Amino acid sequence: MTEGTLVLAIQGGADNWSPQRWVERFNAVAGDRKVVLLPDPAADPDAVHYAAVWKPPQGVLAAFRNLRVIFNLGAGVDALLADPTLPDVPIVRVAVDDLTGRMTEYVVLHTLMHHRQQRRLRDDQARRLWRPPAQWAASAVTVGVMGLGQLGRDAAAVLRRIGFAVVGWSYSARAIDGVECFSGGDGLAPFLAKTHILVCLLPLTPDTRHILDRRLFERLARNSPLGGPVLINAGRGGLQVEADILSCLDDGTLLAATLDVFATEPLPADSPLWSHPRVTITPHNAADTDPDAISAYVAEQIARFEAGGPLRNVVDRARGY
Ligand code: NDP
Ligand code: OXD
Repeated sequence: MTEGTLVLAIQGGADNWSPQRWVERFNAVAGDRKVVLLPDPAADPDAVHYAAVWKPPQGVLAAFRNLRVIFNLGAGVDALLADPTLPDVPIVRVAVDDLTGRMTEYVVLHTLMHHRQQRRLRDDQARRLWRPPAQWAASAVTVGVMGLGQLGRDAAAVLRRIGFAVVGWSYSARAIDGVECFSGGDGLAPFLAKTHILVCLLPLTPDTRHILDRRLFERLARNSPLGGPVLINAGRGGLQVEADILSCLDDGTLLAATLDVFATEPLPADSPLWSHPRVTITPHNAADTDPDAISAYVAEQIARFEAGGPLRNVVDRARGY
């Protein structure tokens, strides 16, 4: 038996987050290492070397004094870092092509939906109206991508290839072929002033909480061929001020919004976002985590780590992502 138990702590339900499915996948890649799904009163806490988690209950990891690495089973670590008792060991987050490709699909789908006026065409179909609207070229639209990390960089590159003008914003200065890049506090205003469709792929940190507010929406470019600025947020709900999104939609500061993430999830049934005619809602499934891809990624990282190699995609706790 390989030394060092791998524990799984997964808050999930059906489909991709079914804890049982994760146990099967990890058993398939762990060789003869013991894999334990928490809570398990029979598990020996001192034998635990690795934890693979998604939104574990606060305090649960503090019991493992021989823990070496925490693997977060998603890209965003905001929920994990909110645990004040989190052991001081490296946290590895997900950064794999499978997840990146799924997010790029989502960003491209919703950017094109707004650009090609798909909601209006659906409404016309429902009323049996043949009314081809004037359609502008992709090159007339500037998509601004907030967050040029693993996900933002790929989305920006694919949007560029489709023909959109693309600008990007990040914490530190970045360079991406064909994408005009801005960074830091000083770069935000010029970035927004060029942006017609704002795609938010930022992590939720103390610096980014509520960044998507009225003040920011008012600084977006007003000369969009779409008729007004559009917001697409697939980062985290805590990035946005939902009351500001609604009031900005109602007074024309925003033309439309696609939202995958919300302050409270599931989005409460009485949220006015559900029924707003210019809001498209998806249930936090922009980029599903695939247990096959992620369990293989974790197993490969453990093998490299135990052979003395570096862990990849380690979270910077001070910066919160
Ligand atoms: P990365 O850590 O690779 O990238 C984060 C990017 O945000 C970096 O470019 C970083 O700048 C930038 N950033 C962070 N803080 C600031 C700041 N204060 N000001 C300006 N830029 C900032 O993350 P990923 O691309 O992998 O993922 C991004 C987020 O997407 C996740 O944290 C998660 O919340 C969300 N997500 C949502 C999913 C969904 O289904 N809806 C699925 C997966 C992820 P720099 O490059 O300088 O470090
Ligand atoms: C993630 C997510 O962070 O699915 O990976 O939201």
